[in-house]
Amino acid sequence: MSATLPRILVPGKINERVLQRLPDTFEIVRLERADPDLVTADMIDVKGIAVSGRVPAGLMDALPGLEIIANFGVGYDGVDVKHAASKGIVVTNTPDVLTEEVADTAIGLLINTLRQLPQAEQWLRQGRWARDGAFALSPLSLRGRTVGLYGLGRIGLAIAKRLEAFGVSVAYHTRSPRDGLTYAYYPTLERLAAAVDTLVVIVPGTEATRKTVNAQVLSALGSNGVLINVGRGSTVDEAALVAALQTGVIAGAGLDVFDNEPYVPDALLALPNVSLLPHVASASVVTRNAMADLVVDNLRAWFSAGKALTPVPETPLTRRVG
Ligand code: NAP
Ligand code: 8YV
Repeated sequence: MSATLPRILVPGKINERVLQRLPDTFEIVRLERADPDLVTADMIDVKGIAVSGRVPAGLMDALPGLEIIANFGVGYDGVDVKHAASKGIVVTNTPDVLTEEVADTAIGLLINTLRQLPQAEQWLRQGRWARDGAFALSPLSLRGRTVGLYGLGRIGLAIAKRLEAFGVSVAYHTRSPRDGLTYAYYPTLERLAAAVDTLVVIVPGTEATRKTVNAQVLSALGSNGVLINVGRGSTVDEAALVAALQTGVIAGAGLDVFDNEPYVPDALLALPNVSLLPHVASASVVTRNAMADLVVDNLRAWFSAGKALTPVPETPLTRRVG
């Protein structure tokens, strides 16, 4: 590495461990948010970005020396990756290190949704067990369900393995079937939804997945149907979901992600048959630390060895070293 430390821009907030580790090998430049209008002339030599959130094309264009964007998260829908690729900027993400944590949370959210465990705990905490008697039996159960996974990548497969241990049937939809698995494959999302009563969304938020969980898919899922979303809010047509929950088209939903985070529609908050989490699927100290380490290690590998550890498929780039 050269005597002058490469400068890394950090727009907005990021995990504290990233900020603690970066100064070992880099100079940090902070920006209030990822807004190109906030870039000043002294940032012209910035070579990398570490980000948890958005990087629009304009911010890349405002930094002529930019080589790498290290995204905190496996999903990189906040980064304009097409623009990065067109400019030869490598984008990295944080796969694998969060897979098991997110799969654990997905199962927790599924059971909370079916068995109403958060509501049951509130019943106890509010003194209603002693005052009013036993909490009502949950209308829904995991027993006897068939779960369809929309997405069977790293996290989808980890969820499927857990579901197998729970003794429920598993099926899936992806663009191409995965080799070596016995789970039933459905070539369309609607056919998967019609074949199962529980749909778990764990696909990336892309243009191709945008609002694909729509009124038809929810109707195919049916009146005993439950939707769990741990992927991205953009994949679900939220208005269609609210309508389906209000009118009994499906029975319930468990959501960790929303279309316009951190804002959750009042109509969803008002529904009794939903379980809602504030995007916490990977949010343990141990897993977020591992994600932070991978962000920093990607930047270090890029500037020292000319190759990032986990570049996204759209930017399989190497750096000319020396
Ligand atoms: P991954 O290994 O890349 O898996 C993605 C899966 O989605 C693959 O099975 C892929 O199969 C499928 N897929 C992609 N586009 C599709 C399309 N248009 N139609 C149908 N299937 C499609 O990713 P991962 O590590 O499992 O992570 C998945 C996503 O979970 C992330 O991108 C992120 O958005 C989300 N996530 C959320 C949280 C959270 O906190 N809630 C945490 C981590 C991740 P094909 O390519 O064969 O279609
Ligand atoms: C993080 C996530 O909460 O990895 C992802 O794709 O959605 C989560 O693990 C998020 O990226 C943090 O900003």
